[in-house]
Amino acid sequence: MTMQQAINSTSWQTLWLNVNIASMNDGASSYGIIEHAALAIAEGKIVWLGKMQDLPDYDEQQPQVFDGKGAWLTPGLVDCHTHLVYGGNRANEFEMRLQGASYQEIAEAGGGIVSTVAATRAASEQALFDAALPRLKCLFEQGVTCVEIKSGYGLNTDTEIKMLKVAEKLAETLPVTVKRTFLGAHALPVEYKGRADDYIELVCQEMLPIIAKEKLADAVDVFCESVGFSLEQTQRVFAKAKALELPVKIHAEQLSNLGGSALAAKYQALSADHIEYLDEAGVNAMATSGTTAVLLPGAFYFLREKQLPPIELLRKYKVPMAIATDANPGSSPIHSLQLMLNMACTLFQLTPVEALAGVTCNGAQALGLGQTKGKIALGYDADFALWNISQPAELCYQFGVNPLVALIQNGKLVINHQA
Ligand code: DI6
Ligand code: FE
Repeated sequence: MTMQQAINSTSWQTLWLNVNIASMNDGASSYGIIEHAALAIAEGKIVWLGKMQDLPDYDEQQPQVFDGKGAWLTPGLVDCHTHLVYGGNRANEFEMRLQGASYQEIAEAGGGIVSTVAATRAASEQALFDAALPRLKCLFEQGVTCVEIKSGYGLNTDTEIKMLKVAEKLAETLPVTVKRTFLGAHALPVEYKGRADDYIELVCQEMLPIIAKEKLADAVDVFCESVGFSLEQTQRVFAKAKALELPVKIHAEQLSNLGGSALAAKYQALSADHIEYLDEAGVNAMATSGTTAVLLPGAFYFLREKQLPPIELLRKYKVPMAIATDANPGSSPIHSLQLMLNMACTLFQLTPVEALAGVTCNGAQALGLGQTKGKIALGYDADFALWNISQPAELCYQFGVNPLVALIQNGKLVINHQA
């Protein structure tokens, strides 16, 4: 044992022995496997990892020791795109769609997002919190340690702020890191019908300055689509966000190709999300700006879309691909990132290693957390999940039996199903 190791190991607070690690340290190119491994934690960070046989001596009185019993350790899952906070639900609209109405037709008839807006405005902060907590718990119990939550069902200043406060309260209630995104430009509220530019003015001149000043959000998103906002309106929001030093993201190319992703790339967007209709020029723009592609197989599935995202082009241009639930009442009422792992493979034909990268390192990157989360690596946050599986692909292969054995967030054991 070297002196350096001896000094380091005295600071260890927690030690996991007998684990197989899928570190996801090389992005989507490999699982970054370390078999028969151990991992040490101090102050919420990973301070040692390697083979059991290389474990330095440590003071057995010092760290709390856990035996992984040969289970697999992956980074804690990151769900980088959700709309978890909302009032009501849209089962009625689901029924209408199955009787022949399209998502766009329902939106144009005043249903869709706008109906969730009415329910969200009417709900108290407590009621929104009570409705959102079980949704977040569901993600958490399936291995999620970091989640993004968007506003966007308020569409007025007070309700947008109310949603972001609920997201903050959720973060204080469950041991999950929550990143908040302001999506004021999600849909046109009814009181602004025919006056979309005026609504964008409200977003830019009233909402965004308050959001920035009171630090209510970590990023700004726009739904750039025929049923959302135009390219020009999106640009106005991005320009204001940039002036306020807030990073941007975009819902783009979900139902048609407006060029939103390329615009977002010009603003160094963290991510462009959905992107089924994205073309090569858009992929190229994202590659240049380092923008992550967030694929949302739940919305694709639930809306029975036919247009697949341009996976081959994203691979060719080496655009990192993240996978998220898009959990929301209209297009993806699904609160399982494990199911998204399966759907990313079955519907989008991602390989299991790409899918796992999508909910770990690339998910973290889509939130600007690529240097601290989503990998099991030295100095990274000690957020990880322990799974009762015999190989990493099993996480994508089967669905329904939850293989989570334990969850560690910020170095602490927050779920323990170990015998
Ligand atoms: N795209 C989506 O898939 C969700 N928002 C968006 O901009 C749908 C939101 C909803 O239908 O309530
Ligand atoms: Fe969304």
